[in-house]
Amino acid sequence: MGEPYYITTAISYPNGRPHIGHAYEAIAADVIARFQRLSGRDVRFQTGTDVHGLKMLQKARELDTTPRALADEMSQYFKDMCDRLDVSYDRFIQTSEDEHHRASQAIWKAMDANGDLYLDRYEGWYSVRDEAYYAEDELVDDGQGGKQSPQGTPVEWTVEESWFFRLDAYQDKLLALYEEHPEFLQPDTRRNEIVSFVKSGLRPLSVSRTSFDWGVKVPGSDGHVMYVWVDALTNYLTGLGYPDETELMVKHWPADLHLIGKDIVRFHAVYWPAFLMSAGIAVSKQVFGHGFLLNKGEKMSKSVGNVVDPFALADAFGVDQLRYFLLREVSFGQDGSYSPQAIAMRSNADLSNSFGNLAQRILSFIAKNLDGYLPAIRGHQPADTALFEVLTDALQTEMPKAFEELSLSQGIEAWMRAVFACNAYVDEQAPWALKKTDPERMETVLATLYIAIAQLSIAISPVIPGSAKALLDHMGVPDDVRSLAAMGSHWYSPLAESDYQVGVPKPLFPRIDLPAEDAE
Ligand code: ME8
Repeated sequence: MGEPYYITTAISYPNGRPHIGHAYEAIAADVIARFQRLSGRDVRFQTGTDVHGLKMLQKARELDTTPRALADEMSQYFKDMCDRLDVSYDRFIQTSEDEHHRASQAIWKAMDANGDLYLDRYEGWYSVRDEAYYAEDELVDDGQGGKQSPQGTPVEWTVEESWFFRLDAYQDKLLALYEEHPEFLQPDTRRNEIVSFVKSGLRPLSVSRTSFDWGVKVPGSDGHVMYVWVDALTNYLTGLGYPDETELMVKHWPADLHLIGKDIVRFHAVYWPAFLMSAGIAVSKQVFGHGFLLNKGEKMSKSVGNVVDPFALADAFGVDQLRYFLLREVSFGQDGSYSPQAIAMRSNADLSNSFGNLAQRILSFIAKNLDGYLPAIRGHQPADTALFEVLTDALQTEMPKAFEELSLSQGIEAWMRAVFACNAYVDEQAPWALKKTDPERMETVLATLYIAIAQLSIAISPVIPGSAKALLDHMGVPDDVRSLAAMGSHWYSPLAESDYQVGVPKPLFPRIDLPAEDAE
């Protein structure tokens, strides 16, 4: 097994059904996890739901149910969404699990033992929608003579007895972390925001609540439940078996990547490393704050109600078409917009017309003209070598480098360049014409293209796993060569000496024709 790699998504509030923003994050994390597996890493991938806090409690009251029943019912939709979208998580956590309560109490005790917790009285602003405390000077005008949070959510004045965490004691250590490990928080723009926030001064953080009891109990302090973010962040440890020194803890902690949205960077890049430092646990290696997905340019949220159901999108366009669109179209880290037209255009152009069509016409030609038997390559010509050079550069150098740096759309662009090179090679070599003039050369051209299509499929498999697998299965490519390592310079035609017969494939990416009402 290769080097360990631990990746997590945020855990979502299941106070409603998942929306496309949740799907986006799960898919992006899955693409990274699958890419790391393809590179030979020993990957652990965790996702789940964050069920405590006032937001869940209030939603349950509104629906006349209990927060636990709401959490159980809605968490299932999040899990089903991951399954529907081919998200290959190893662990789906729900923070109501006993193990999670135990882990949260353990980290609390460790912070307490380090002298970082004290009891006092909280008087200040709280946003239930953000589950966040805000200082007076952070609030902005709500346009109606009142105040709201910088995220535009309502705030309420809160007064109660509370435990506090000495966040202020970690100001210098946090600044040193950002300075010494610029990779800890990415993209750079988010790091700059956080550095100036921390430089402006940190205050002790209220970390328990007494006005409700839906949460993890504070050990030894009756009537207190933990502030939801304390237990929520701890989920990343729970999933590895913390506080026990399990094999998973030893292998996978510190986490390699917490993939989260830009609205919750402060919690992950300020509170979380401070909690870990306080508890004497190694700090995670990287937090990446991706952008928001906007519905034709408008921010969506469960509370606002303009949510688009990811199940419906997958049904309408296909899982891989949706995955490909989201990763190719949105420059990772920045906000992105989607619309039915944009999904259809991207999928038709790249998947149907360029890649799908290449695979379709070459494999059909092999099936019809060579009985599906794959010929050996006999003598490379410069055009063949040139094509392999392009493929090697794009698929074995540029694409992995871009994916490693989380420049996901750039990685896919490199892949597209390789697809274009293959199509140009087909046009130049014209195997259809060679059939009459030089059948031996035709066989070499087809064998070259077979290898190229297999390599293209392997390289893009993290993005479109279902279609890539179907194509590789159809081509009879053995499992043990489906990796980046196996794609090295000695990759010979895996079928040259076998009696596997390639059949005429079914089109993998049928063109998407939008119904009139969506076409605008
Ligand atoms: O924040 N586009 O949960 P959540 C892209 N429970 N990403 C989006 C998005 C959008 N339109 N809307 C939300 C929470 N997200 C906490 C996390 S982690 C210890 C606790 C992202 O359900 C959001 O940025 O509000 C976050 O990363 C994730 O979806 C869950 O959001």
